[in-house]
Amino acid sequence: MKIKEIKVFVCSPGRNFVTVKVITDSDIYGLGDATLNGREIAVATYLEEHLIPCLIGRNAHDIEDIWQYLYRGVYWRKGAVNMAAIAAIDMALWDIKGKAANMPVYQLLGGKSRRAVGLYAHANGDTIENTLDKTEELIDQGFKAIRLQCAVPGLNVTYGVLGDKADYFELQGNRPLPPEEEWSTQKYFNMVVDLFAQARARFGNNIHLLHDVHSRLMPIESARLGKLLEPYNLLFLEDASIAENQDSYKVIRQHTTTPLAIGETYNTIWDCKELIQNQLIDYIRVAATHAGGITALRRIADFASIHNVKTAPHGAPDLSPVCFAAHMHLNIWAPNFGIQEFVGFGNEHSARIFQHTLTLENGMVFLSDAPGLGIEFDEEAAKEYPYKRSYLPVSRLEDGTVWHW
Ligand code: CS2
Ligand code: MG
Repeated sequence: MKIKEIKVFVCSPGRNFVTVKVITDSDIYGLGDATLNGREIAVATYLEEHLIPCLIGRNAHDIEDIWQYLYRGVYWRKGAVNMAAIAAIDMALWDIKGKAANMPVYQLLGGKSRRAVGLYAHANGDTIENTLDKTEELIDQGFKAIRLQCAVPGLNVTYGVLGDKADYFELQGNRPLPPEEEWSTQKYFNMVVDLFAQARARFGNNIHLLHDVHSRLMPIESARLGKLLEPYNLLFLEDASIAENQDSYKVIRQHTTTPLAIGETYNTIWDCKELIQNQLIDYIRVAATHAGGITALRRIADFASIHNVKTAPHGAPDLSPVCFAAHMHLNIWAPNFGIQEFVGFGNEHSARIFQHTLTLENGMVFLSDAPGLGIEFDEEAAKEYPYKRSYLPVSRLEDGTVWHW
C-alpha cells in the first residue's frame, strides 16, 4: 500500500489547525494533526517543501521506518516545527494501518487497559467565587477532576482568563501581534492558596483538584507553593517551573509531596529523560502532536511506566480533534495512563470540519470501535474557515522584564 499523495490544510474554526491527510494507492487515507500554536504556517511549509516529497511512493505500513527516516535520518533533529510535522505523518499512518486492519488504533497498541478515559475539565474565573461557581457546574455535569485557574487581583490580564473577550482573536483585536500580560509572583501567592482553601471548604475531598502555574515560578518558589498546597491534596501541580535544566526539579521535589506534572511543550523523550528516570515528576504531559506522534508517545509512556510516572496528555483547544482522538487510543491502552485534560469537543464550527466517534459520559470518554483513529475531516467545510494569524501572549514582570510562561 503505497503513499500516493499527502495534503496539508490550515483552517481556523475559532483556532488555527494544521491537518495532514495521507492518501494511499488503495484509497485508504489517514489523518494527522500538525498544529503548532502561533507557528502554524512554518509547519505546513516544512511539510510541503521538505517532508512530503520524500514520502510519496513509500509503503504506508512502514510506520517505524518512516518515523526513523524523518527523525534519525535527518541531520537536524528535534525542534517544535520538525516534530509536529513528523507527528502528523505518524498519526496518519496509524490511522491508515487501523483502517487496513479494520481495527481501532488502540487494538494495534495492545488493546484496552480500561473501560473509558478519565478527564479533567477547566474552571477559569475572574474571582475565586466565580471560579468555584464554574467548578460546581462541572461537578454537576459529572466531572470528577477539575483544574482551577483564577485571575490574579492587581494584574492586567491572567493567562487563560479572557474576561469579556470571546477568544484569543478578540483579545488581539485587529492587530494580530502577541498580547502582553503582567506577572507578579507575590500577587499570585496572595490569591492561589486561598483559591484551593475555599475550594476544599466548599466541595470537600471527593473531587480531584489540579492547577497550572504556567512555569511562572522559580524552583524554590514552586517548592514553597507545593508545601502550601499540601493540605488541599492536589492531583497535580502543572508546569510549576521551567525545566530546561531538568535538575532544577530536584529543588521542588525535595521539599514537597504535592504531585508534579510537566511536558506540554516537549518535543522528544530527551526533554524529560532525567525528570522521569530520577522520578522528579509524577505525570508526563507530552502531546502526540508536539512530541512526534503515536510512535513516540508510546515509547515515552513505556519509559515513564518503569519509573512510576503516569501519562496525562496535553488537551488544550489548540490541539485539533485529530490529536485528541490519537490521545484517546493511547490513553485507553497505556497501563500507566493517569488523566486526560479536556476542554470540550470544540465549537460548532470545528464540529462541521472534524467528526469524531467519541462519547462523553460522567467525566469520561468512551471510544467506539471505528477502524483507525475514528475521525473524519471535511475538506470543503475547512475551506470556509481560512487561516488567521494569531499569537500566544508574552509575559512580563511589572517592571517590564520578559518572563517565563
Ligand atoms: C495550557 C495550554 O492546557 C494547558 O495546560 O498550558 O492552554 C497552553 O497554554 C496552550 O496549549 C499553548 O499553546
Ligand atoms: Mg498547561
